Amino acid sequence: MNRVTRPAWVPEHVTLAGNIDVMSPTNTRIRLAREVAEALAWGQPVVALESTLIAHGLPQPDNLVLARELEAIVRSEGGVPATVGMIAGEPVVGLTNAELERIATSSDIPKLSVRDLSPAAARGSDGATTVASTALLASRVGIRVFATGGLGGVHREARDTWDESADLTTLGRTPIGVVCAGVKSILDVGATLERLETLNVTVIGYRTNRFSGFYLNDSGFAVDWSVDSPKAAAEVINAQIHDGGVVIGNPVPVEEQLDPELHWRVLNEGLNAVREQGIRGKAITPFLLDYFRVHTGGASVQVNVNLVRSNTRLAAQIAAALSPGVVTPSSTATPPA
Ligand code: PSU
Ligand code: MN
Repeated sequence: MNRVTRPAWVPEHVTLAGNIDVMSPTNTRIRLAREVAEALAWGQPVVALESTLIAHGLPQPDNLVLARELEAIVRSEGGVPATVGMIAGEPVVGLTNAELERIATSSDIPKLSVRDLSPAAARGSDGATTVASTALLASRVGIRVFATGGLGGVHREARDTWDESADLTTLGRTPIGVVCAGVKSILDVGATLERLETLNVTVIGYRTNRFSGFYLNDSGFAVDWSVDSPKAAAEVINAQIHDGGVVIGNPVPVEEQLDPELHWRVLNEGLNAVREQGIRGKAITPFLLDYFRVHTGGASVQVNVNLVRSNTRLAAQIAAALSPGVVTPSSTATPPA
C-alpha cells in the first residue's frame, strides 16, 4: 500500500516505515507493527495476545505452536493479531514471527510485569509480558481487546505473603476488554473477585452468570452481569465510562474441564510443594502450572490450550463487533480521522 495512513496518535515527527514508533507518556518508545497500526487506523479488528503465557505458562515446544495458532485464529475471524513482548529493550506490540519464536524458545526469558518494563528496557533485555504489562502496552496504542488464559489475582497465602498480582491494579486503570477463563484456580478466587470490585474492574460472564474457574468450568462464584454474544460484550466495552478494564469470563465447557477431584488433589499437593520448596513471588504461578502439568499427566496443559484458543476466538469476534466498519486500504476513501 502506498498511501500513508498516519494514525492520529502517531506523533508527527515519526516516519512511517516498516514499524511504527509510538511514544508512551514516559517517552519510552513502543514499537507497533505496521500491520497493526494500519488495522487500527482503518478501524479493522485487532486482538492483543500476551507472551508470559507462551514463555512461562506452557511447555516447549507446544508453546510456540500455540502462539502461532492463536495468531491464526485471530486472522481466521478477520482480525489482526498483536502479540506483545519486549525485544532487546524495546516494548513491541505485534511481534514478528522470528521474535515470537525467540520468546517461545529461549530458556531464560524474564517475566515482565508493568514495573519490570523500565529496567528491562534500560538493560536492552528481551522479555515476556504478563496480563498487566500486555494490557498496558496494548491499551497505549489503542487496542481495545485482549485474550489470555486465566488472570493473575490474590494468592491463597496472601494474608501472610501479601502476594497479589499486578494484573488486578493494572486492570483497575487500563481501559481494555480482557477475555479469559476467569482467574487461575490456583488463586483465592473469592478474594480476587472482591479486589476486582474495589478496583472498579467490570466483570461479566460470557453466556453464564457463574464466574469461570480456569481449569474448571465454574469457580464456585457468581457474577452480577452476563452477555450472550460478542456484540453484547462489545457494547459493554463501548459503554465503559471510566478508565478500567472489562473482564469477560469465558468458561471451559464442562466436558473439557479438568476432573475437579484431580484438580483439588493436585492443587493441595502443589501448594504444599510451594511451601516446602520456598517458592516465592512471581515464580509461584509458573511453578504451580508446571506442577499441574506433571501431576495430571499433561491433562492440565490440554485444558489450558483449549481455553486460550476459545478465548482468542471470542476476543476476535468481540474486536470485530467493536470495529467501526471495515474500511479497506485499497479503497479510494481517505483514512478515518
Ligand atoms: N494465563 C494462562 N497462563 C499463564 C498466565 C495467564 O493460562 O501463565 C500468566 C499471565 O501472564 C498472568 C500471569 O499475568 O500468569 C500471572 O502471574 P502472577 O500471578 O505472578 O502475577
Ligand atoms: Mn505475585
